[in-house]
Amino acid sequence: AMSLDKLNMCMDAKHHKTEPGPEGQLYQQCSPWRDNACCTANTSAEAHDDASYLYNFNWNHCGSMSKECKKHFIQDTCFYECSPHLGPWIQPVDQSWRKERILDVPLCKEDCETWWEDCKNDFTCKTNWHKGWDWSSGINKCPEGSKCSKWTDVFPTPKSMCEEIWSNSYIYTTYTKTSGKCMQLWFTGTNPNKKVAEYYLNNGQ
Ligand code: FOL
Repeated sequence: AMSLDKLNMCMDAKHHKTEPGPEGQLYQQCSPWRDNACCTANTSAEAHDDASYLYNFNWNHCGSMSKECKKHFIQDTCFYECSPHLGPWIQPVDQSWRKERILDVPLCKEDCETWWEDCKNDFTCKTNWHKGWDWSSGINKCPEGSKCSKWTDVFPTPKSMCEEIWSNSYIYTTYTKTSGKCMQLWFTGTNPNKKVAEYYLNNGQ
């Protein structure tokens, strides 16, 4: 059925369920979404694997990504695949691999900053990780003409990383986790993001 409930819906994308619901057994870092999720148990497990079947995405495109950094990409994958409260930011998109995307989700300051801090000794060759890779081997490699640079040279600030890496899926905010005005990648217990989605639905952007 067409979703009219912007506070409880799944985007029409590659691996999302058509409707959110309980999953019971979501894997490790995705487990906070178990009571109500847009991801299946299988997707939640794949979210933890390198070059998983989800997108064949290679985190280690400039040498091994550190485990401290990778845990944030796993959490981002859980958030992206599992969140049922992204309705206010779901937009139609004309892409081969999805019909809808998220745009300008207001991310809590701490989540963006700890992500960048934990990655700042890593390396990458691209600011936008959605486009322009060399896929000839089946997984993404740095395209010809690009070079691996220090994370902080590619992303000078947490804001630049959070906003650019997934084509503006996120906007950086100075709101903290307790504000009720930003979305949290990391939480335990009841999903705090439902109230945030409600706030933005009632107050516009
Ligand atoms: N996390 C968040 N927060 N937002 C997202 O949109 C998101 N998307 C992915 C993973 N985590 C996310 C999916 N990542 C390609 C690359 C990355 C990817 C999905 C697909 C890819 O195939 N890129 C091709 C272009 C494909 C096309 O646009 O048609 C390339 O040129 O590299």
